Amino acid sequence: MSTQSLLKPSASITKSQFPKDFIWGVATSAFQIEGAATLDGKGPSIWDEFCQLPGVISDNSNGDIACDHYHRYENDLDLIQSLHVNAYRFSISWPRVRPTGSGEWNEAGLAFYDRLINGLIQRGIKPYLTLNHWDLPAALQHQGGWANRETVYRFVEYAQGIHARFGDRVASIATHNEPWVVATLGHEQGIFAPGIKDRAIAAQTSHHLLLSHGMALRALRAEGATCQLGIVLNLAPMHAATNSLADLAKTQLEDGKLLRWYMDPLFKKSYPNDVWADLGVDAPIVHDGDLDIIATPMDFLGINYYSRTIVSAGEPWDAKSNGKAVSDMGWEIYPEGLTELLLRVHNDYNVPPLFVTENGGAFKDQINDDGRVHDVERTDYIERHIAAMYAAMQQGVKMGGYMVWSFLDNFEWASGYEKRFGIVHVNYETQSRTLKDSALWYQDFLQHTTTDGK
Ligand code: IFM
Repeated sequence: MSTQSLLKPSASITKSQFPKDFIWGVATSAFQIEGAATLDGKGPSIWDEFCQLPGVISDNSNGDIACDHYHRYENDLDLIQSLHVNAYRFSISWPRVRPTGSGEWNEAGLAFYDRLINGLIQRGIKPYLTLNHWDLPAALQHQGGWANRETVYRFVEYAQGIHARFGDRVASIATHNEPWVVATLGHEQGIFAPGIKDRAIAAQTSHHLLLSHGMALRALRAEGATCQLGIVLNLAPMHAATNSLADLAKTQLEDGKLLRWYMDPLFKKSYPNDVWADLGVDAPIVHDGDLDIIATPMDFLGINYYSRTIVSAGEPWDAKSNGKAVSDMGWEIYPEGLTELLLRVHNDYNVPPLFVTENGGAFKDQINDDGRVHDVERTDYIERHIAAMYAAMQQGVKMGGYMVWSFLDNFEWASGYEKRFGIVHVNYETQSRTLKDSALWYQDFLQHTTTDGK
């Protein structure tokens, strides 16, 4: 049986419908794939420390080895190239390049990213770099972490050091990945590193993340940055479970906490009044001038989209028990939410070109007797979301690119290695990689520029 006959019979969306310079990529992050947690001078991150706490990672795993990408990057870059993407989104491990977050830089760590970035360029793939995909140097956490305004200044130094070294070779630098996750899951709910449960600390953290973004952008622009600068947010449409006043009110507030708390300061120089009032004494300390800095214009806005959220003022609304199709994370599969979200961001804010910087699904995969992974659901998920993005473009949304999360199966934070998001399967015993059918579909989609596949 040929490769093609095992794939979905026909794609309803084709690459030829998109602009010629559209960016198509795959994405990863340092902590989730690199491993080499203590090698070549790398310092510990808050995630290295968090993983040591009992019971916080569902399979008691950690990032010590992960996908061993630190040693296998050449092979991984060949695989990325084989997909026919023109971009790869990855993050730098801050403690690998500056082990304590201040003071000495680690040349061996920087040299790894030299090899990675040069390897991408040699293969004709544009590097899309993220500075902070959550792995803050543990030494900075010991001094208060993101709740301490000093960390903002350390981040700006980090951004400057990375830009000085790699800025002329990367297509783009994103400051932060998903600041909502860092603030809310890491500092309010405590289910992610650094495991703090304090709403005031979470609110201050979110402000400092935004401030450090704006300050870093100004610093890099002052240094003449030529690459595209921006930030990546996790956003979702919020829908009320019912039309009750309680559900509607809660939906409005949750929308404020997830979307407007980040989008308003970035694009309107203000925090939303309803969320500020809800925070009461937990609202962050904001210095004069901070909001001007945060709203420094960007070249792009990255949006990570996985699902919508249905909000109930009563028991949390569960997609699966309400009969919805869900991924292995229990997240509803809802591609039309991506169209809705992109249109909303486009209509409500004066945004630069948008990128879908993450989109994909965890599903239970297995390698079949034929040596293949027939991940029909993931393929379907990706295809439908690309079509949903295209629908937004047809209605006037300016999109710059789309990136699948994730290139590889990897360490899925508090879920350890139990959830597989990759379009490439990783056998964690042998570290062998297998392109899943979704990767073959994406490869096929990217290779063929005409609707008849020729
Ligand atoms: O794995 C994460 C990624 O690190 C950030 N965005 C969501 C993904 C899936 O949970």
